[in-house]
Amino acid sequence: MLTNSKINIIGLGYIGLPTSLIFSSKGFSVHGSDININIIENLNKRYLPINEIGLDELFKLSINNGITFSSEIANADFYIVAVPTPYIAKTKKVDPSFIVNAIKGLLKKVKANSVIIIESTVSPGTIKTYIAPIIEDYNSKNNTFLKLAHAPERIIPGNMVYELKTNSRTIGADEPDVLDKVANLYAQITSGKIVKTSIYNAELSKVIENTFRAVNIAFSNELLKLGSKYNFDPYEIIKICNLHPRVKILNPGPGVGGHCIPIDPWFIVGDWPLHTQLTKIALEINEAMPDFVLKHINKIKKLHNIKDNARIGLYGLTYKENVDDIRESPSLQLLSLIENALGGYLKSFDPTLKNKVLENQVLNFEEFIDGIDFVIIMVKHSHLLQNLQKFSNKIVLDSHNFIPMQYTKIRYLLSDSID
Ligand code: SAJ
Repeated sequence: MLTNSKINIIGLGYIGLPTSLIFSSKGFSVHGSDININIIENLNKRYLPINEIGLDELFKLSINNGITFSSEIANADFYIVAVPTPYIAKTKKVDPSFIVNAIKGLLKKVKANSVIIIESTVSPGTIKTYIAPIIEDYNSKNNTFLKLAHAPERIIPGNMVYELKTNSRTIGADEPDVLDKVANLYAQITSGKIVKTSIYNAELSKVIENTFRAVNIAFSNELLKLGSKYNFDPYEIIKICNLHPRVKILNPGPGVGGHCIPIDPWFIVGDWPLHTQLTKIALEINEAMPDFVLKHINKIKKLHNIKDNARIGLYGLTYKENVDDIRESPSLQLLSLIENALGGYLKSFDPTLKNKVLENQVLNFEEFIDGIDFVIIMVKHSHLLQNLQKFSNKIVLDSHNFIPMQYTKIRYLLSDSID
């Protein structure tokens, strides 16, 4: 029986932790490892560091099913590696050091003939170049038969548990028996289709998925800027176009954040710079959006003669709505532009953040909103919907076209002219 298999997840972050809980909840014997002792201590105190619908239930179920957490590697049939893969700032190529270190760490204790599955997103060829040689070397020195596979994660923050259970999964392995084994493993946790392919194809398709999204968002951001320049309503145009059965333009906004969409597409630009012009320009369009927001802020300040920065507030610090994750957040990028341009931080507030990440951050919404005249909406948290009345005497720059005009004193959109 497959559920008799033991699984050791290495890296208990946004992907590794939900993944360990879903396997444990399905009856597998699961051990979660992380080099960060704080994470382990918290989990062992039964504190769940990630806030996702349905995750608490999975955690309780997993504890009942005997899940364990420590900084050690366990004896397992499958090792699933879910550690960060940033890019190298200068070259934009993937930085494989976290995975390489995780693999080297697990090889100190690995079970002889187990399968090592990489879930972290990597640029095409990374596993062959950086990981496979380490495994081959280990196998030849220790007379073992460790195998490698790639099962790139696909879950979206904000809806992780549902997507873990239902998303289609790409499984990459270069030997048929390993491919079948890992495909069968993932078939135990998702009702979605399991697609079997090579390691290289799995690596490439994952990066392309995020590139497609980045390019699509850049297109909508370009439409937004065109609308602002040539005086048409891009939101209306996108709405109309999306009624076409084969058109799905994403939403324009103040920038693209998170650990994936603004980063993974750079891997292919870093590796193949001469042939990825569209992707490069798309990433640059998205990266320039906080500056576009700043231009609107400056225009509105002038129009309303707002001199006191302390009366301006920024709503939303996370990289997108209803998550408490600030990685690569457009708001933080905007605030650092503002610091350079205006010489000081604005007040800020985010309903999902219970602790301060910035000095001028206000933790109480009433205090925040009462202390400002002009508010910049950077994230469309659903908290806004419960507090619409509070904006009726505010000048609002709504970067998502989210708050209906009648709830504001005066509302500006990024599609307004800045000339
Ligand atoms: N955004 C827009 N307009 C949109 C949609 C998103 O500006 O229409 C912005 C968001 O506000 C956010 C950023 O893009 O700042 C990224 O958000 P997202 O919801 O598109 O994606 P992530 O980063 O939360 O998760 C993505 C997902 N990938 C795809 O949808 C192709 C997820 O499935 C992946 O697991 C994840 O990246 C990852 O780890 O690769």
